[in-house]
Amino acid sequence: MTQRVHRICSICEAGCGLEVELATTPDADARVVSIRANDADVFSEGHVCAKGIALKQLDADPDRLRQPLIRDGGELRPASWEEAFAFIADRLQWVRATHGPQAVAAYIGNPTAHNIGLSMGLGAFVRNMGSTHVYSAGSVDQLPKQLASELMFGNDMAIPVPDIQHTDCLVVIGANPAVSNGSLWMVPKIRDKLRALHARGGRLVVIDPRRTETARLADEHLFIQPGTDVYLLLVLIKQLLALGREMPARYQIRGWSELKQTVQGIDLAQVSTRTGIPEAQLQALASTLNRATSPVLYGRVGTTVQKHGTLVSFLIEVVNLLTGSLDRQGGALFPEQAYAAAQRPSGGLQYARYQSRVSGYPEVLGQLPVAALAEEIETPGQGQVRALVCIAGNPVISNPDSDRLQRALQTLDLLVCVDIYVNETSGLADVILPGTSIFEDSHYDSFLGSMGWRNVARYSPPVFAPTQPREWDIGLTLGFINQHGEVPDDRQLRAYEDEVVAGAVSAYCQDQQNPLFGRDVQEILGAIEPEAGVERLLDLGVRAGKWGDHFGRREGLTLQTLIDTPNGVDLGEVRGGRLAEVVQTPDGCIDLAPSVIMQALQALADDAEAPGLQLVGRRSVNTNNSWLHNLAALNQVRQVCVLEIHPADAKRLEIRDGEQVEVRSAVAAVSVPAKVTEAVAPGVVCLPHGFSESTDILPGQSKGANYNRLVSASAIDGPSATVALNGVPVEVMRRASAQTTG
Ligand SMILES: Nc1nc2c(c(=O)[nH]1)N[C@H]1C(S)=C(S)[C@@H](COP(=O)(O)OP(=O)(O)OC[C@H]3O[C@@H](n4cnc5c(=O)[nH]c(N)nc54)[C@H](O)[C@@H]3O)O[C@H]1N2
Ligand SMILES: Nc1nc2c(c(=O)[nH]1)N[C@H]1C(S)=C(S)[C@@H](COP(=O)(O)OP(=O)(O)OC[C@H]3O[C@@H](n4cnc5c(=O)[nH]c(N)nc54)[C@H](O)[C@@H]3O)O[C@H]1N2
Ligand code: SF4
Ligand SMILES: [Mo]
Repeated sequence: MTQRVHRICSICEAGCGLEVELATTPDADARVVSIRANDADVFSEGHVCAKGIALKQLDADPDRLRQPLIRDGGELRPASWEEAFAFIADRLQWVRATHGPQAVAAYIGNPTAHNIGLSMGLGAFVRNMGSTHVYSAGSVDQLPKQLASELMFGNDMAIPVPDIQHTDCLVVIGANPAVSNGSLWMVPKIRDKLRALHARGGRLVVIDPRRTETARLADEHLFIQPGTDVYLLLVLIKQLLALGREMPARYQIRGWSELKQTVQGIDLAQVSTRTGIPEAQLQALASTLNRATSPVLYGRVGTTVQKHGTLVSFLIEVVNLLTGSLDRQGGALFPEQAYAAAQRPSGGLQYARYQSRVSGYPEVLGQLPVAALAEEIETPGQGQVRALVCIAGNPVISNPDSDRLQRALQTLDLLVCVDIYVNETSGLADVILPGTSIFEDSHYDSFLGSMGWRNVARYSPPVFAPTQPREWDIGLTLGFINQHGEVPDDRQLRAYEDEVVAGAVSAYCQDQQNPLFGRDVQEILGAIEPEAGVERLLDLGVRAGKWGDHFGRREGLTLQTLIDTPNGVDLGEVRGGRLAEVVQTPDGCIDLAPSVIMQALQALADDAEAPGLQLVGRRSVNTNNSWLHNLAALNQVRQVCVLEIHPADAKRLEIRDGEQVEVRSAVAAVSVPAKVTEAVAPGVVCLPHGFSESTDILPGQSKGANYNRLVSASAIDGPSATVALNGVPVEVMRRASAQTTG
């Protein structure tokens, strides 16, 4: 006997609706019989990938932690939740008493963005931590893009996505959605959507140092040298101006003449040599954009995690403005979601309000960059990090200068990891607190939901009753411990939860832009009362949102509507004409000349060309950053952790296909098999990230060179201090010659 339920996959941004077949006999090892796509899902329309199907293995994986672990005599051993929390309370209290609250740090990893219990529960802990040491995977990912939006629109979450259904020219820069399924853009079935673009006579252009899976679907692929997109964009702006384009009058902007003057003053004579793109192709691209009805530029990891990340992200939207495509059908649109967060009271830019202690890196959106993490742990003095809570992350693999970071983490007085596995980072922890199985908690895309290819509202309740604390409760417990120095009992925890929820309701009632502004906090609290846990906040956000019932003020969505609609509520196509809502600058104008951007443009004069070979990254369908590598369903494929190198470079270096090579950077060397291929540009080598050389972490884990051992934490994008993980100068040599030379 089986039963079928619908569930959203929370692994990546495609957000696929799954149909999960369940065994009705309560056999813990075979709870899930099979997983397939939910064809009726209003958003993903039947999309699924191998990782979604492998969630069956993830749920049943005996290596997935189901109990806390505590370090005892050098080894991690199973412990009860009470013991684990008591251990944390003791140490945390000691660290705070001895070194002050600023000695406590948090690192927020990527799965947090896909998990409401984790993001809202641990959000409460982080907000009340009393320390500025907040780090996240964002500063090795999207922070430059969010900073560009904060500077330009006064709103870091104003992140436009291509109107894939209506554009006639999509330019993808430094992204590979055919594999990643989109990023800061929820776009399942991207291949079908790109084929449809082609079929209606539209054009796909890909700009990437690698002929990616997306580039193979393109009408045109331009190989670009890493880190040079800024010059390409400046040329496009100049060319569009030369073709007679001007900023459309309908945009409320400021600073355009200043920006235009600065751009016109930059000498771009060498751009073709520098980018590796012939002059004629650069000009042709500008003409294509000029001719198209609704051209749209979209950039991701290759444009953010590089040395000019903030500037590139900013200039991409300048081009989208100049072509009139921003906020217009077919162009770059701002999607909407059902859940509304309460807006922060406007208090100026969330940028550079404070600096990191050692290197003076600026705060970005309430965070410090991971570039500073190792040095903030290593460097003695007031404010030195002594305790770190790592939330669903694996910085030893995913952050720069891994060897140094690993050593630094080992010197902490307390490392707590909230993780479902022992990984390269949690393996160093004093305590690991495991989250539930993905199927034992609910799902709603509260963060990424406003970046969908279509507006929808979807919620999945837990498939199984949780067999351990939900992450919402773990977060609240850590928050209580940090604030009160002791472990809460059940009554105290629920009272603390009520406090957190009441705080959230007050924020909505004080947000002048929210329909709940001025409403009675107790009335709203009473209305969400029937829900429990994080669901109360979700019900609140949905009912306060654009399509919500505004708590009895009109017909509209509630969490219950979403529960009753497991295929999702379709809210229609993403639409244009939203700038008035989206732009949050004090005067309502789009700022085209923020001083940070103007300075970054001036600084281009000193931008030296990188010598030698440059390393860039890639992703493959069967991997997800540093995890899932141990699941048999995903790692039984051809070897993916290989270094791609162009035949001309391979010939010069006498490297044969398949041969083991050594890759050396300023900070480390790794050994990896070479793959000689024309898929990468000459001068560029490409290695996936997320792999580890460790042999004793998880049984069955596929091994490979850890890319980030090669990355120096000091190579950063100036404005955001995000590390340039792409465009790392390296030397590559045959393993045999590497051994003789050193
Ligand atoms: N060289 C290079 N490095 C990169 C990148 C790159 O392109 N090149 N990409 C960067 C990007 S974009 C990102 S987002 C970061 C990711 O960096 P991180 O977020 O630090 O690392 P992940 O590999 O995503 O690790 C996620 C961890 O969360 C755990 N986990 C998964 N689901 C859950 C859950 O529901 N609850 C809990 N508690 N734990 C869970 C997993 O076991 C895993 O250990 O890596 C960055 N690093
Ligand atoms: N299968 C799978 N899917 C994933 C993930 C995964 O690990 N596996 N990770 C998820 C996460 S956390 C994220 S953030 C997204 C990322 O999603 P994407 O950004 O679409 O993914 P990447 O494959 O990192 O694409 C980056 C591209 O930038 C190129 N590039 C590198 N340097 C430069 C440069 O200087 N200029 C230009 N123009 N291009 C450059 C690289 O060659 C690469 O093709 O994917 C998500 N989806
Ligand atoms: S593409 Fe794969 S991993 Fe991403 S949401 Fe869909 S099924 Fe999950
Ligand atoms: Mo990411």
